[in-house]
Amino acid sequence: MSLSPKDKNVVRDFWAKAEGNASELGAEAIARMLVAYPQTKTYFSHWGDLSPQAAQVKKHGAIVMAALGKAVKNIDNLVSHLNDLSELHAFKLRVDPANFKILGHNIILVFAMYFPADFTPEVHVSVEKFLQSVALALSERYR
Ligand code: HEG
Repeated sequence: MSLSPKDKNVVRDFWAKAEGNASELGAEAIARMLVAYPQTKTYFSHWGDLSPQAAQVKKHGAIVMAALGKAVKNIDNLVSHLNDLSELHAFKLRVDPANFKILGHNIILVFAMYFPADFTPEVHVSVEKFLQSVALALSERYR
């Protein structure tokens, strides 16, 4: 499942189109995750309001998408780049890594909605591989 040089270029090119709108895309993806997979709400219960329009939900979407943007810049060394975030999610936040897949699914959905022309089957395959690679790297410290 490793990213080929072509996958990496496809991801970089797509990201260049998406990143100007990263905050909104992230907010939409996190909001959808919380609505469609309500089990994910347990990790954010300290925020109270977890509705799509909640300020903290929107803010967190921007934070996660910015982190993904940085991961695109470090696509050749995802495991070392995401080491600290992996440790945070494993030991401090105690997020079940199954949820990385769930968020990835919602991100794909939002990309497809916002970029119907650009999100071709080819782009889908490479972006999905990228998100899986990120999920794997974020799972690295769970042991
Ligand atoms: Mg995580 C915080 C990135 C999936 C739950 N997440 C964070 C932070 C980043 C981040 C950058 C801020 C870290 C800091 O403050 O130092 N998260 C991130 C990525 C991905 C991901 C890149 C996957 C692509 N996170 C994820 C999932 C869940 C989750 C699936 C739970 C369903 N994240 C979570 C929580 C926090 C963060 C509970 C702390 C939120 C807070 O209280 O501010």
